[in-house]
Amino acid sequence: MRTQVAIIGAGPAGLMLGHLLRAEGIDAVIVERASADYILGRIRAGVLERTTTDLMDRLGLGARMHAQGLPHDGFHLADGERLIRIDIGALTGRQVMVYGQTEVTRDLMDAAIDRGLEIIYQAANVALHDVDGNAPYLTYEKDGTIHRIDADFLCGCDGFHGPSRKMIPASVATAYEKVYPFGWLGILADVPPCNHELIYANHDRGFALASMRSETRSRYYIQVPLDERVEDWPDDRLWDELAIRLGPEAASHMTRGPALEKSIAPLRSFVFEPMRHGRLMLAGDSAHIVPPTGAKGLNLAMSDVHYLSEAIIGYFHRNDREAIAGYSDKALARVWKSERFSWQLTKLMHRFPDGDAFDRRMQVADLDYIASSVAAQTTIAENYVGLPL
Ligand code: FAS
Ligand code: PHB
Repeated sequence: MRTQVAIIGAGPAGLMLGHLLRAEGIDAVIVERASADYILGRIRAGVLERTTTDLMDRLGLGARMHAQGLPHDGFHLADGERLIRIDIGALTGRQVMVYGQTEVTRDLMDAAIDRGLEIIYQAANVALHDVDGNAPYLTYEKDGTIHRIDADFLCGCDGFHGPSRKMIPASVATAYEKVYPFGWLGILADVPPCNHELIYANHDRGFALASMRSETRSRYYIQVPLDERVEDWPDDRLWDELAIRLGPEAASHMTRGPALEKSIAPLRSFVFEPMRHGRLMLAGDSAHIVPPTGAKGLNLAMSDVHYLSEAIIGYFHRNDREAIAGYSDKALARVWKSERFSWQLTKLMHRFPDGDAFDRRMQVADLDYIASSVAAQTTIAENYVGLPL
């Protein structure tokens, strides 16, 4: 098979990139190792920046998102009894959309056939070849046969554990990483949210987050030590802990119910430079990871593929080679700003095992300042809704 752009990975980055290219008449094929059902079974992000919802609208794929998503004008930072509302609507004139990554992925998958975006699922042993040359290709196994796809460009949208990043020689690459000494235990349940807006809580016992997927489906998280196992947390124990950490007001409105999904995600900050080598470009989690505190992971993947699709479209439609050459620097400029925000909010709202009394006073002073300063709240708000592209 031959195509113009071969994409590895049918997560949000790969799917959005494929659609953006197809919308401009550029041939693209996605090769994905898992099944569609497996991908849709992964419970991940919940908050969309305007940059992400604008891309869905630009593709004409935002109808279900606007019908079922929840536009939010604010969120809360809780510290013991204190509740600080960050009024993102008033401070930035923008909202965020609460609409799960699962639903975004579903909308993009469902539109693929009609838009001529071929997705090859359950492709095993995907391998990238000749990314340094002018004739890159990939191979994969399916139904007992080895297949080859020749392309002008290969786009690695294969997440943190995919093969694409490894194709960039260590001699030209730099990786930056911070692994946090805790993870997030998440629960998804068909119960109404305890609050109409998100609550990020810093408690003596650790961080907690009250989020949602709809007015009848809630998503909660608590910070747990890295050696915790999901089986250590039966539903009742988790609901009890959430009630303590979110505080009496939120707890009084909390509805308990059986977990539809319960899992522990590790937290890390990670950036891999460059995001392009030869005719291989990286986008999304294949190039960077943020702690989910700032709700940036999915949204960064979307801004990457916005820049990448613009560069590829320029190449094919205007023979513009500069945009391809400039993609990595352009994407990384926004990546690092999101890394900064996610790292700062993680430091502010979590209790670190090695944290001392001074560290705690710094958190209290930070929250005192945020509570009293419109400038401080504006800084948080403009990062949370998403910095301009
Ligand atoms: P993805 O990892 O979503 O997709 C990569 C795709 O590539 C997958 O479908 C995978 O199967 C495929 N792939 C991998 N190796 C392959 C191979 N060898 N061959 C072919 N295909 C291959 N972000 C938030 O904003 N908020 C959150 O609360 C949040 N929670 C998260 C929880 C977890 C457990 C994880 C892992 C991430 C979470 N994230 C969250 C971040 C997450 O939403 C990512 O940012 C988002 O999925 C990035 O999308 P992609 O870059 O497309 O990567
Ligand atoms: C979620 O709803 O899954 C969610 C929301 C906001 C975050 C992280 C996760 O910062």
